[in-house]
Amino acid sequence: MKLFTYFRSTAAYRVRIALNLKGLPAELLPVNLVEKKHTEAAYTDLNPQGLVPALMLESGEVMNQSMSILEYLDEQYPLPPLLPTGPLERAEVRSFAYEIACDMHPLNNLRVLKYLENDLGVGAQDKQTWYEHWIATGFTALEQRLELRKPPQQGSFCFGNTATIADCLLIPQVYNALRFNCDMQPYPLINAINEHCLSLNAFEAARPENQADA
Ligand SMILES: N[C@@H](CCC(=O)N[C@@H](CS)C(=O)NCC(=O)O)C(=O)O
Repeated sequence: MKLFTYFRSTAAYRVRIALNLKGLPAELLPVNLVEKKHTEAAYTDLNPQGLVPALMLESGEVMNQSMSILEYLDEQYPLPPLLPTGPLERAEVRSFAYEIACDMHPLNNLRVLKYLENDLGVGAQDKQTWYEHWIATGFTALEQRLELRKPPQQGSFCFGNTATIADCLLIPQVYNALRFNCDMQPYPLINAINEHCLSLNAFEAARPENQADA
């Protein structure tokens, strides 16, 4: 498999973590977002949406959207599982992940921040305020969700003591928040999960700092 990635892309970071957790080898092909390589035909011919990541299978088929890729990997390579077995538990893990994927990340994505700045004339300080607002809104709700967990969901990961899709989403989002100097003090449970995950090889190897294109 080949993963079209960018070291700082949080969506690509999610997939790198999942590949590592499952021990799946993939060739990492950097797509430089700063140099706008994601807008060039060489990439959009493969992924018309022009966002990273995209995963090219051995068959040559290309899939995009990190959540879809994570679920594909979990279905195709079931061990170790990234979702629990019960329908309710699976829905809970997915909804935690979607809070990040659907309601946090898109508001603070590169193209949104650029549009605010370049097209709508939003100044640097207001852009930062926007960014921090959506991080705080999302993380406050997730921290509360973590506080409300009951056994066996309490543990060193988002859900118990096994890494799930929720952790694949949370750790890159924390990275992004720290990169934008957001105050993480109000989220002790999120910070503890982040610290635990980053102590593990699968997460460590996926970190932006550890990518060849960094
Ligand atoms: N929902 C998509 C989001 C993909 C996405 O927004 N990727 C960002 C990097 S994290 C990107 O390619 N940004 C380029 C841009 O904003 O111009 C997914 O989960 O794969």
